[in-house]
Amino acid sequence: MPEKIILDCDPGHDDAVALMLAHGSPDIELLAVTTVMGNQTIEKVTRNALAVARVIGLDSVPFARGSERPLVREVETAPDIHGESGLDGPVLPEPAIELDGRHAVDLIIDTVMAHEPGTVTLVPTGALTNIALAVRREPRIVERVKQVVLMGGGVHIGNWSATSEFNIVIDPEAAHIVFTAGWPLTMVGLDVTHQALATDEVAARIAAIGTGPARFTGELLEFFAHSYQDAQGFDHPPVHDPCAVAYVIDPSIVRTVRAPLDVELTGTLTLGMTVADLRAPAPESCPTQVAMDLDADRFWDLVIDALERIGAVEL
Ligand SMILES: [Ca+2]
Repeated sequence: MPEKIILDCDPGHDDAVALMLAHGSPDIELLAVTTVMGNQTIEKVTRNALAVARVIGLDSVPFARGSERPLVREVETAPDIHGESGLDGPVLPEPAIELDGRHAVDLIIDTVMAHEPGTVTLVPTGALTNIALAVRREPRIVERVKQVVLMGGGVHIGNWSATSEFNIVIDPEAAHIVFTAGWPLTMVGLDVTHQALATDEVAARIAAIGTGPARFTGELLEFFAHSYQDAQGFDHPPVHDPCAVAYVIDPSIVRTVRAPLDVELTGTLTLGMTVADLRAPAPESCPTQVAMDLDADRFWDLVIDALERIGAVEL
């Protein structure tokens, strides 16, 4: 049985690849896509999500627009990484589907409550604002979901500050709510995603597919490569968000460690740091775990297989 997921995202180059992996993988049933401000404003990332849906021929899943600002803090976006559109590089087609009329938070709650307990996985790949609001609005989702597998944070590493990762630091209060809710949660952070590098070999494999969605992906990754070279000194860009989807498809491609996990909310130098207590083996009852290592070859095999299955799409 494919794993049922809701993808909550802020496209975003790597979010776009996560959406492709979720759509193309036979092991994922994508129930809904929701958006949250982050890489760009909510208007831009929502438009981008719909544009990617058109590129990959995804027209049977509800998309809903979500939070336009963090719970407490001001909006912070990442144009240095994702460009002014949030998805610079390829030409973006006009959306072919309408947004669901509900707010993302309501679509998340409705979708989780409409399915059998223990069957829906939440996959947030942006700030955790929508997920935190959903927990507060309908606390029964905490018991009802199967698990939360999020891209964000890092155990020994940051990218938006010395200690903190972008998705977490732009709404740390939301992350605190999500990390401490008590549901099974896997943090797929920078320790892992910095191993998911779009090398020249990966780019060549994607180019060889030769379809529209593959060309679109190639153009995304080319822009992303330049951003990461200029802004963070990477030889090849880390493609963060599909790592969370890949973990849902095949947990064996990621090494995880069970550990208590929380988010720094008051540090003067460490705001948004994800703090994993690794001093001793955590008890089985600990609901949180952190991802530490990735099998990058098998990860890219999953992404390329998904793109091949999506095939050619008429625009
Ligand atoms: Ca993202």
